[in-house]
Formats: sequence, structure tokens, C-alpha cells
Amino acid sequence: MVEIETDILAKNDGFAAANRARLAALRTLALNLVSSPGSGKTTLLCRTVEALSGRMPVAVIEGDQQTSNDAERIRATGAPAIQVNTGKGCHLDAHMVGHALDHLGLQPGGVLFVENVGNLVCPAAFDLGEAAKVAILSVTEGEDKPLKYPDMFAAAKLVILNKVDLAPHCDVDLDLCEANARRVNPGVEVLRLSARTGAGMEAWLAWIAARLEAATAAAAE
Ligand SMILES: Nc1nc2c(ncn2[C@@H]2O[C@H](COP(=O)(O)OP(=O)(O)O)[C@@H](O)[C@H]2O)c(=O)[nH]1
Ligand SMILES: [Mg+2]
Ligand SMILES: [Zn+2]
Repeated sequence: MVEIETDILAKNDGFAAANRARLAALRTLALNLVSSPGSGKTTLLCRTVEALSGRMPVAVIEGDQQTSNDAERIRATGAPAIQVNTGKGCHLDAHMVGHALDHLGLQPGGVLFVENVGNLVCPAAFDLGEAAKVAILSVTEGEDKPLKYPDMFAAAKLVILNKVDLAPHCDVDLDLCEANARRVNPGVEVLRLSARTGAGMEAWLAWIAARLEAATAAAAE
């Protein structure tokens, strides 16, 4: 069992390295959005794509077990989106992302968002070739989720606490959410945001811009 898992992850890492090289050649910042279902990934992405469009090339790879609903929501904003259906699978792997890249026709110098399958467990283990995993936690999910699903929060470079507009209605302690994320990942950055009202969007867009600059500088070396 353990050997099979090691073999799968080793193969995945090979595909991830190939994706990372392709993305570097295109000076593209790839961000892998991970969360449980319904935390607001697609809502946040639609808003983000609208904010970035016209300033830089933006494209999206959508992962879900079934339907192309999310890719359609993204395309409605005007950005190219490819839907990957994983069927019985519960996460995207780097091989799937490589195939999606074949079809996306990425323009250089922009951002590629990957919306992973809603699942706080195995997407943590699969490198897709991204620059960073961004974990999105809705304030409705409870402050203890970083402690219960530590691998995901440990793998993230940024945690977004989404739906802060709902915080007054659900007895949530946002400071405790943040403290729990930092217990499993001491250096992690945390942003509080509402994809509905737009509160906190500026800080998120600034985080993306800083990451893109760093990725572009690294690719130029
Ligand atoms: N109140 C509120 N609702 C939100 C927010 N972000 C997303 N939602 C709602 O949460 C539900 C799930 O959002 P969706 O983007 O599909 O989540 P996903 O499964 O992570 O992609 C939808 O009904 C959204 O309208 C937010 O910041 N505040
Ligand atoms: Mg979605
Ligand atoms: Zn899985």
C-alpha cells in the first residue's frame, strides 16, 4: 500500500516538474486553489479574473468530479477555462493539468489559476507544478479545520478566510481561525476576504501581483 502510494506520487512529481518548466518558459504564475466544496473558490476566481482582465493574460483550469458548471462560470467572465472531470477521482494530478495546458493556449506573462476538486485531504499531496497552493477556508466551516486537516494548511503559502461578511451570523472567532492555521504552518500568510462584497480583494490582488513579479524575475535569471 505504502509502496503504491510512493510510486504514484513519484510519477506525479515527474509530470509536475514538466508543467513547472512549461509555465516558467511562459513566465506564467500558476496558483492551485484548494479547499472543501463550497468555500467560494469559483466565486473568488470570477471576481479575480474580472479584476485582472485587460491587465494581464488570465486562464483557469477547473477540476470537479462531474459537470462543467465552474468552467462555464469562468468563461462568462471572458477568460479561457478548461474543465477537467476526475470522475471517481477526488483530486487533480499533474498529468491531467499537463493535458489541460495542451488545450489552453496560454499567453505569456500572466496568471494561471487551477481550481482543485473540493477536498481538504489528497490535493495537499499532489504537486501540479504550481508556484503556490492557496487554501480557502470559509468562516462557516469552523475554526478547527486547519487542525483537523493539517496537511492542506501546511502545504499552503496563503490561507484566505472567505465569507467574512457572514462572520457575525455564525459565532466564528476569526483570530482563532488564523491562530490555528499558524499552528500547523507558522509562516503562512492569511488574508480575510469576502468574495461576495469584495472586502479584502485589494490585498489578494496585491499578493498575486507580488508573486507574479517574483515568478517573472526568477524566469529571467
Ligand atoms: N456570503 C457569502 N457567500 C459566498 C462568498 N463566496 C462564495 N459564496 C457563496 O458560497 C457558495 C459556494 O460558492 P462557490 O464559489 O461555488 O464555491 P466552490 O465550491 O469553492 O467553488 C455560493 O452560493 C456562493 O455564492 C462570500 O464571500 N460570502
Ligand atoms: Mg467551484
Ligand atoms: Zn484524491
